[in-house]
Amino acid sequence: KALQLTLAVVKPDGMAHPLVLEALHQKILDNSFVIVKCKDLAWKKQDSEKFYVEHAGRFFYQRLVEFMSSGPMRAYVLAREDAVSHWRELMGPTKVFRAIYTSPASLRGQFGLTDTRNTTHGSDSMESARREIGFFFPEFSVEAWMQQEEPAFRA
Ligand code: DAT
Ligand code: MG
Repeated sequence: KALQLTLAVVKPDGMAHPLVLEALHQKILDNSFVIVKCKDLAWKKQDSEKFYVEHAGRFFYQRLVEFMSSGPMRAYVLAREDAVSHWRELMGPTKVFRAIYTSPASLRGQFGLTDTRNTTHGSDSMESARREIGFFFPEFSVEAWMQQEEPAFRA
């Protein structure tokens, strides 16, 4: 399987819970992810609206954009073989009731509060990862990293 980058984000509810970052870092270590980039940030409402434009018009959209701009977040670029789907697995399914029943050890299964306040974000495809990494880390080039760092990462 190929080396990939993905975007992982701790949402405002996750930042407010004392155990979410600890559990997330343990999963990063246990699953041999490499943290390529990490930063804390906070969104204005317009940032939320832009990032989640694919959900504009859904019944939860207003709730989602208000929530995502309600407090600090922490964003990571993570590297690993098959990083995109592996991170999604560790995070668990979107809906908390499903997470609790199907993936109780996942971040959402352990710490999710509601379908909106579900602790973390993870890119859902390599294409989304590229777009989302650019959104959070505009100075970072996935292409350049793959060319320059990937051989060293493998060595
Ligand atoms: P994911 O975050 O698992 O990729 P998504 O892309 O479908 O899920 O939705 C983005 C976010 O929107 C999700 O993390 C929380 C919110 N959301 C999605 N479906 C929802 C629902 N049915 N009710 C409330 N919030 C929802
Ligand atoms: Mg999504």
